[in-house]
Amino acid sequence: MKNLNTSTTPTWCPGCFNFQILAGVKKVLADLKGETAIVTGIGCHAKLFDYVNLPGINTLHGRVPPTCLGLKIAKPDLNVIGFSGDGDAYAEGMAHTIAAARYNSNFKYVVHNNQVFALTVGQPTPTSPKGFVDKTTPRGVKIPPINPIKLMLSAGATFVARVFADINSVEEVLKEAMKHKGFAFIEVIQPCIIFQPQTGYKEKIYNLQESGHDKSDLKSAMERADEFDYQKVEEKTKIPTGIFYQTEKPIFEKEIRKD
Ligand SMILES: Cc1ncc(C[n+]2csc(CCOP(=O)(O)OP(=O)(O)O)c2C)c(N)n1
Repeated sequence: MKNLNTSTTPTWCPGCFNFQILAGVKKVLADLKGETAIVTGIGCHAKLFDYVNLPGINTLHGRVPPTCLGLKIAKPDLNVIGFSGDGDAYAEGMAHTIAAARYNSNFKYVVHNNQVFALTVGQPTPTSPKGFVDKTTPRGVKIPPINPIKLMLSAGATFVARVFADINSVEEVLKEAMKHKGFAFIEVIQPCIIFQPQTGYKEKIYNLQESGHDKSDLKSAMERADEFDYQKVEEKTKIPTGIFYQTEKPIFEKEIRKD
């Protein structure tokens, strides 16, 4: 664990949920066998690159999935974990995120979803709630947010999960994702305490595995994904966490080596 530390002092805001994600990720990395590389996009989430002593690429905004795919094609045995923000994954990188689910390369993709472009001080992303106001959108966002879980399920992802940004949940699900043979998508609900403080979220969470959800059932996964629409929480809101769906499909870097 000590070897994973760097001398860089984190510049995340005090109390930022990114600290929890970093700690959970490090716990998984400490136990990983073999060589590992990390890839990050651009944003607050991407600072993680400076805080983990591993090789990798701090890539262009929105280009985490193709960068991970390139690494896996070159070195199929390398453990590769990519990290994006919701802006990175669903705005600049939307096409790449969908392609990643389709290709099913054996890398893991962690999206820190704070429902806002945080590093550039709070503009709306495709997961910001309808009505979200900031200086660039003073009359509020006019369209409803996308649902990334449904998006990944319909794009063909073979492992689709959501966790809240606490150390243990991140560790638990990322550990499962590392064992998965194929692309694993993990959305981390990470309220931005400055620009999008979704305070009610944690209380609305329940765990899919504890509720008897069958993760091999795509239709049921879609139904569970539908339970949370990324709008403000209400009395009846339920936010499913855990693994929505898991299956096996051919892995891209193996398929291309068959020729
Ligand atoms: C191609 C490109 N477009 C825009 C930017 C400006 N930019 C830098 S960070 C950032 C926000 C990133 O937001 P997100 O991916 O959600 O990550 P967060 O900061 O919330 O962790 C933007 C828009 C950029 N660097 N490159």
